[in-house]
Amino acid sequence: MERARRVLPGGVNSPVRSFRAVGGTPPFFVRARGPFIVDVDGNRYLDLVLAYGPLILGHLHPAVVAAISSQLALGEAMGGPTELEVELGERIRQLVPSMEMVRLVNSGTEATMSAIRLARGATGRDLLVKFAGCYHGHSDALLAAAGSGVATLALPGSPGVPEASVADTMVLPYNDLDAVAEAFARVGERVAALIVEPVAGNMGVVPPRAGFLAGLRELTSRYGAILIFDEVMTGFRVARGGAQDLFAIRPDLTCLGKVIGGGLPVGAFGGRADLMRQLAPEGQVYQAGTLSGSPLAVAAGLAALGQLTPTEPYAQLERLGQRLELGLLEQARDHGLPLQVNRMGSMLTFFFTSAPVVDYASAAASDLNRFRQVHGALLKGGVFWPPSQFEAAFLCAAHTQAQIDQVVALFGEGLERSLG
Ligand code: KE4
Repeated sequence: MERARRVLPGGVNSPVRSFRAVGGTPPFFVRARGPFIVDVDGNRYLDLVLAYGPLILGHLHPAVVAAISSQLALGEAMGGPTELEVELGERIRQLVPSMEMVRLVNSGTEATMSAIRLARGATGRDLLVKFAGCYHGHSDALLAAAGSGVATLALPGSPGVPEASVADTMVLPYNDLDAVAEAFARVGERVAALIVEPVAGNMGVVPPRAGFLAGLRELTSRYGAILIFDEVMTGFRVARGGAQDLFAIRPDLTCLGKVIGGGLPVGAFGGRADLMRQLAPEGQVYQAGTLSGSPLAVAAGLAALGQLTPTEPYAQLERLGQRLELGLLEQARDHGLPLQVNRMGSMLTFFFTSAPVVDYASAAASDLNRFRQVHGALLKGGVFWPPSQFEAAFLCAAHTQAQIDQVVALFGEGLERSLG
């Protein structure tokens, strides 16, 4: 870590990996397989981070390894169109029918940044609505903090983000449909797009309240605003058709990432053909990327998607997720501690609080110190849990019931230690 810090800010290439939120030095990993990951000292951990979502099959699934290896024999970057990219676009359209056309990119950030530019270009409007606690990558317009009043325009969420970049961004409380209706009543005709995590994962997991997503669909349609579902985390994770399938909502645009790259860098955005056709070179809205549609990454993504059926591994992951959720709740009850477990299939977060966690404010009100202590106990016991209260933990098809029970037991020990 000292050597890393001399060349990489914070010693990492993405802040969450620094363990700043939980303290201590992060393990440096060298190899992984199935549900396990191993650090430089040879310590093996059960992995519930899974690269923050991509590895729904676990590490080094044979089909993904084979696909990357065979593509490598053909070439690593072509600088021109390939049939592989078309195949991935067609596969995404088949699994997510609202994505009539698709543009592949290299990250979730690029996907959401580009979808927002397309929505603004297509509508000729500027206003963007997002929700506090939702993370859509780090493009300027999205690094916005809620303004003073609920429906005032945003403040820069980071140094380096000019006020002008967020002057058209409005940040509302998640799950608060009244706040959205009020904002649209005032400025709806000026809203280019509303972007939402249909199941939030970046304040910890926070599922949508009943009617919330349908309400967003109705309001955006009524005012002619583009509804963008950021399914970078939920896509192919909460169901093969994503959250939009689970909740039967048809967004205008969808952003994807993580699972569709099978562990390699792939993002995508897509949706209504009348919108997507406005993208360069067919239309005027510019968007580009040197390695977009990289054959290696696309081969990995196709192989990963090829392992997903309408029911599996989702039924298995639901059983494991339920077992974990109930186990954690039982341990908390046995130790007399208030606990909320928010879960959607194989993505879940525990919060040490007695109040339901329904938005960023209620998530942030949980006992972050106890989270830190329990995280440390899990890591010490050989379980790699996401090192932040505001992340989702993930299960994969390589996890077993016995391993879930082990996590539950270690969680109980962590509670004891935190009560010590
Ligand atoms: P990337 O640019 O990191 O590929 O994707 C950004 C993004 C967009 N939308 C959603 C819903 C996301 O969850 C993400 C990225 N998620 C974080 C985990 N909370 C990535 C982990 C990290 O930043 O290192």
